[in-house]
Parts: sequence; C-alpha cells; structure tokens
Amino acid sequence: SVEGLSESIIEKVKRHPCYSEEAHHFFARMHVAVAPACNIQCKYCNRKYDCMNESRPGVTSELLTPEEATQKVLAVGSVIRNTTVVGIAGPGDPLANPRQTFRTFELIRQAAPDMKLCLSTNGLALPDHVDTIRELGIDHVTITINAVDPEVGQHIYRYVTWQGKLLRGIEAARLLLERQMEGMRELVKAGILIKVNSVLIPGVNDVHMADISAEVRKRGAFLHNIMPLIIADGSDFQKEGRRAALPEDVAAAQERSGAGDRLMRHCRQCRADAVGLLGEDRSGEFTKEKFRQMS
Ligand code: CLF
Ligand code: SF4
Repeated sequence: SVEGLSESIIEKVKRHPCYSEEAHHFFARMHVAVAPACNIQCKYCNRKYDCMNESRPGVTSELLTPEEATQKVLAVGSVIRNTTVVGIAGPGDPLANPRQTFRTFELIRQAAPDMKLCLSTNGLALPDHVDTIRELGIDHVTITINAVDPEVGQHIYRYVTWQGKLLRGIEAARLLLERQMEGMRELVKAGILIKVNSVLIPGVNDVHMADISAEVRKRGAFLHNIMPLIIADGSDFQKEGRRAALPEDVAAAQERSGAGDRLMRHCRQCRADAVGLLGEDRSGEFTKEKFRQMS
C-alpha cells in the first residue's frame, strides 16, 4: 500500500523489486559479487559460501573486480531490460570491503546512470560510510539486525572484529548493536531508505522478533524482512544441532510483529550474484566467461 507515503519515498520504492511487492512482478534486480571479506562471524554462516544475511547457504558466487562488475551490469541491462536495481550483497560484507564496493558503485553510476544502487550490510562499519553512501546516490540500504538486545545477540555471533581486536560474547553483540543503531540514525538523517533483514533463529530470537520489528520501525526503518534460518553446512548452528526455521515460524513472527504493510513478505533469499526477477535465477547466463563475450 502506498497510502500516506511521501512523493520522494514513492519515487524510491516504485521500481525497486524488494521494496515494493507490486514492483517485483515487473522489475528485476541484479547483484555483483565484489566484496569477499567480512568483519564479523555469524553462527549461521559458513564463509565458503555467500553472505547469509541476504542469501541462501550453499551457493558460491564468482568474485568480480569493480571493472568486471560494471561490464556485467551493462551486459545484463542490454538483455534484461527491466533491470532497475544493482545491489552489492556479498559474498562477504560490502562495507568490510569499502574500496571494492564504492569503486564498483562509482563505475556503475558513470556507465549506467539510471540504475538504482542498493547495498546490504551487517552494519558494523556503517557509521563510517554514510557520507560516501549519500554522495554516491545509494538510495537503499539493508541492515541485517538479528537482535536489539545483546543478551540475545551474544548467541548469534561468534565474534566481531573491531579496530584490530577480536570481541566475543556479549561485548561483541553490544558493539555490533551500537554501530547498527548509529548507522541507522545517520541514514535516516541522510534521507536514505532502510530495510532491516532479520534471520529468524528458532529458540534464539523467535520470540524477540516483535521487539526487533518495533524498535527498528521506531528508529525509521521503512521495511522489516523476517527471513527463515537455513542451516548451512559447517556453520556453528549446524554443530549446535539447531533446526531451520519453518514457514509457520516466520508467519507467527510476522503476525506478532504488528508491522502490517511494513513487512516484506516476498523475499527470495537471493544469491550474491543474482540476476533477473526475484525468484527467477538467471545468474548462470551471466558468468564472467559469458558476459565478457557479450561486450
Ligand atoms: Fe539486492 Fe537486497 Fe538490494 Fe534487493 S535482494 S541488496 S534489497 S536489490 Fe531482495 Fe533478495 Fe530478499 Fe535481498 S529478495 S535477499 S531482500
Ligand atoms: Fe557471513 Fe554475512 Fe555474517 Fe559475514 S555478515 S559472517 S559473510 S552471514
């Protein structure tokens, strides 16, 4: 529903397939996998694969340089003409690789000025980069927030690396949360649209999900996307014997969240190199080998 939204927000969401349920039937997004490193370790992640904050486990995307990423954008744009958004969502955390990430956006901005730019992050490094995000005209940022209470968060992250130190337990969870909230505050000030992704982990943050939803909306997030935990091979959660989240877990959390039409319900947990409409995986048509031949 678009009722009560300002013109500028409608303008930003109406052709973004993740931000508008309606748009996802008509407009495609693509990801470029330029960001290999990460600055934290989530217990649901196995680093052999793509960042799970926006992806399903077990998928490994082909890493691109900023120049290759730009070539891919032009190639995809010439074939899938309804591509309106280019996102960076991995395979690690985009803001743990700021040089590659921002160089890529800069080159895409020059080569394909009509593309909307989108970024997904765990938020740890976010406050350091909001100025750059604004200057580059990146209108959409997703932050993955799995807890708004360090008592809960301490069970979700094995560690956080910060200014050359390795933090664990509640200290790690507290720092990550502070940085996420600071980043959100700065994004709101800069007029950038925020989506929050939360991975629903049964027995860890399932009943906490309503608090997350209320807190992030209070702080200005436009959308909340509750994603089911998928158990990745080799992840800490697999070793702990945890179970995946079921559709009914997500439905119950959505219901309790009270977030109404500010819930994203059509997420397809994309790959870091996804291409095409949500749920339509065309990444295989645009491997490095293939898009190089096209240009
Ligand atoms: Fe990509 Fe994410 Fe931008 Fe969309 S995906 S960086 S906001 S352009 Fe979309 Fe895919 Fe769900 Fe992400 S369906 S995993 S929410
Ligand atoms: Fe893995 Fe992404 Fe978490 Fe980093 S932020 S540990 S890449 S899921």
